[in-house]
Amino acid sequence: MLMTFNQQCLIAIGGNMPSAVGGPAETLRAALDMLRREGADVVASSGLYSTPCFPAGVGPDYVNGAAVLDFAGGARDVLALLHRVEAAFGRERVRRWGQRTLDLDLIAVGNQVLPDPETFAIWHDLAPEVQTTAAPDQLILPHPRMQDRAFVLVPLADVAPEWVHPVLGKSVRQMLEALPQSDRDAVVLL
Ligand code: PH2
Ligand code: MG
Ligand code: MG
Repeated sequence: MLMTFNQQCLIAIGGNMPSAVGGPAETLRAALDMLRREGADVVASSGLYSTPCFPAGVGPDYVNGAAVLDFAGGARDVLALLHRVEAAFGRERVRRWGQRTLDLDLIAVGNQVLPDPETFAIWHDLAPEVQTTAAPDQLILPHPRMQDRAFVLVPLADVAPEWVHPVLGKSVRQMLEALPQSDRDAVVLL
């Protein structure tokens, strides 16, 4: 069944290259403005953080943030909107994990597990050495690596600390507390 009622969408935002509007922090703020103009209700937005590039050494530090959107549409409609906004700020999809002016990642839509729990489990359980080479060609929600990444969870804890992962059964706060202290300390509020 198509879900068309409003749902809470968690998004992660980031960038590590200047765009036409300025450095990554200016770009992220302008992207949130565009999301509002395009009909997404930005219910909450996090502080912006400086974060070391993952994987280490691949590029400059990122600026990362997170937001909660209230959006009348399904997960794929939100994703299409995020891609439109990325394109408007000069994002070119050249190389996975390459440098980018703007990256808008859909982290979760309500408590949906997409495309189905079995497929989610495959991507969630992916061996670390395969994670750098294998990329899903369909939307997997929640984002299968969200629980691993301080650059996602620290900003997300500003806006949705009590959101509970529909498969792992842990809140954003609990997932963040499970990360090494050194990962969390490396995410610094601008
Ligand atoms: N995004 C990536 C790859 N690496 N590293 C940090 N610190 N922040 C990101 O948002 C990020 C990354 C792929 O989208
Ligand atoms: Mg990303
Ligand atoms: Mg992305």
